[in-house]
Amino acid sequence: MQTKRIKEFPENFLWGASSASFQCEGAAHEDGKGLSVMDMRKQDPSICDFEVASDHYHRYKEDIALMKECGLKAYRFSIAWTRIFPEGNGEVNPRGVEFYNNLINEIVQAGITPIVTIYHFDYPQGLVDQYGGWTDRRSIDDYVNYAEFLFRTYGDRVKYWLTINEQDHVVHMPYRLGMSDENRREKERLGFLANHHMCVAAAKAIQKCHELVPDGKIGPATCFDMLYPTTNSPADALAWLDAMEIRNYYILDLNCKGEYNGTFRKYLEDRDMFPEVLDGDMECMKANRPDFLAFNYYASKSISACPLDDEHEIGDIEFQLLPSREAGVYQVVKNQNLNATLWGWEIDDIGLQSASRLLWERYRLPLLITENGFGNVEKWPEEGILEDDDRIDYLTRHLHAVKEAMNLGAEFIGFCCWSFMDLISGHSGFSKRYGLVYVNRTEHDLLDLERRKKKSYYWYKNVILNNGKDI
Ligand code: BGP
Repeated sequence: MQTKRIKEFPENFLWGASSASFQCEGAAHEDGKGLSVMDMRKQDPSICDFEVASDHYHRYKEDIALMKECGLKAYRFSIAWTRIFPEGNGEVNPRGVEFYNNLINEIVQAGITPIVTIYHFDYPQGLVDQYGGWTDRRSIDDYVNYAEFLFRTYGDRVKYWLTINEQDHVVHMPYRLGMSDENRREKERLGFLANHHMCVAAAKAIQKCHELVPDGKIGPATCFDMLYPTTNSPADALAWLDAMEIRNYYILDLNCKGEYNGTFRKYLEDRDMFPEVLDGDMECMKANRPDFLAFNYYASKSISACPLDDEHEIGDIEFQLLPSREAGVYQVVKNQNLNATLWGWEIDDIGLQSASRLLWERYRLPLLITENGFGNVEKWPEEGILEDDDRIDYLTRHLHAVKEAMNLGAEFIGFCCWSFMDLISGHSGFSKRYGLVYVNRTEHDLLDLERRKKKSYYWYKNVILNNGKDI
């Protein structure tokens, strides 16, 4: 709604930027690092592998200096589990431990608050080989041991922790669980079993963090696409409600309330996919509520009803990376009201206001945006700097949406744009850039990997300096 006055960003607002280890570090086989499921991923040959990425592993000092100059208050990054425990469990790798000690020291000395993701997609291949990874209950203890090691080692300097990045995208993408992409319908069942283990593991890690890190705060980093009913037909509204429960809230309800919501439970039961729940699992989740709720927001999606027909039975799912159509449940359709990125992600800043308000009202936890950004194909010009006005426009609108949500009562800890520097996209290689800082390489030619400030870098610096007054 339109309001008379709009609140300003609070003085302690964490203006930040984000990255993930496998997407920016490179050094994929250096200093004792073990293999992760991301290293094992068979990429389309037209897309680069994760071998060098943005070479942050070797250039982190230069990168942190750029962050300092930009005025960042927070840097959200992930620790590569396989640098610490190359096999996922067992022997610690001292060189990996040292790398993150150095990185964290550099960040703290620059006056920047570190926000650490414990696990961001790069699950140890060693655990997949030992017992099948997240689909086996042993995965819970191995995650908790790893998290405990991080709290004990870095908890003196790191006070903000994120348990698992975008768990929904692990659940629904078999390769992120270390499995092939074949027979995805069966993999959904395993995905929901893995989901249960991840929720128990996250709850146990929250407990450990509270025990071991003085003043530590910890929460999940979820993905949240705002969803809309495509029309005002009651059937579309119902499909939308179902999609919200089984795609957007199902993990957060487990994380924050320790419960399987009714719609999700029935969805799983009807498909014989309800996971084994042991005594104490739900109690553990209930007893260990997160301190805040972090979420990644890029786009919204439009949802229509998808009735059962003669060709489809309950459980027939179609996927475009993620589930996109399931007869008897919902289907994603194009939203005619929105523009989209080159990859079809529908740009919707109002959706961020709605998402923030829904999350705040449902869970009453302070919010932290851990990812928001604009992916584009970009080439550094012959003269001058790269003028990424589309990115500036995207971020300005989305920050304004945060302000509007705050105005209506939602509490925010901060906002981290994705990403500080160009890095490898989840599925589109180096050609899809998100950074405020350009990294001079192409998909297959490493060039000199020089860091160059885009126009958005200067824009963000000014936003931070003015504490978002002009947003
Ligand atoms: C999120 C992931 C990030 C990042 C981002 C952009 O899902 O947490 O790791 O990749 O999306 O996505 P993409 O790189 O596919 O454009």
